[in-house]
Amino acid sequence: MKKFDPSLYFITDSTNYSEEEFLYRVEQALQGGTTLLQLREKEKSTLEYIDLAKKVHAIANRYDVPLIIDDRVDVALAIDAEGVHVGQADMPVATARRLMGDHKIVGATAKTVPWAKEAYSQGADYLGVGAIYPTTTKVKTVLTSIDTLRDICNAVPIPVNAIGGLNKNNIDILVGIPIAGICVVSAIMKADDPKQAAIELKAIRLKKE
Ligand code: TZP
Ligand code: MG
Repeated sequence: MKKFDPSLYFITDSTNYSEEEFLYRVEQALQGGTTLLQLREKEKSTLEYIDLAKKVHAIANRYDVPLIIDDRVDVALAIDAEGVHVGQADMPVATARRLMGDHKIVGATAKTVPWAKEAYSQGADYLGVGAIYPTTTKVKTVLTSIDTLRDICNAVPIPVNAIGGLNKNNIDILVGIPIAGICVVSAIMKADDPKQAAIELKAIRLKKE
């Protein structure tokens, strides 16, 4: 079984890339030390989503990194991905858990302490919390304060990741907050060199030693 390590969680966005360039960038990110990978597609048909997910899964397998599918339990099950991530407007966490079974990873988005507790009680394995900063990635979200992020970390016993507008120049705001890791899209996806970007993000120590 692949190790679950959310410390550098890379979420993909294939918009504006050829499939070849996209898969190359995903592999570069894995070479740079991405520890958890999410395929996030909003425009693709089910057939296209499954086709791309299979290809991404084959690459992730070579690096022993779990693949999480955004939103779509059916796609995750179809390709035997390691997990699924559901937002508050997606399938309820408890339903995703029931369909995925106990051995798969179910992640959830939470923006408040009550919702974080609810997602945990419904069976979420980890939470994504944000947006910490404004983001250029296509997403319906609002900003989450650092205080709320800290409160969520302290309210649930599962790993909590920060997400939204994070890059190597601004993640120092997270130092001392008991997060398990960071989620990034653009900081790796759109980097001139995705491998180097992953290496640099991984090198930043967020824990107080
Ligand atoms: N959820 C909250 S912010 C966000 C998602 C999916 C997008 C994060 O993308 P980026 O490019 O790292 O700001
Ligand atoms: Mg979603």
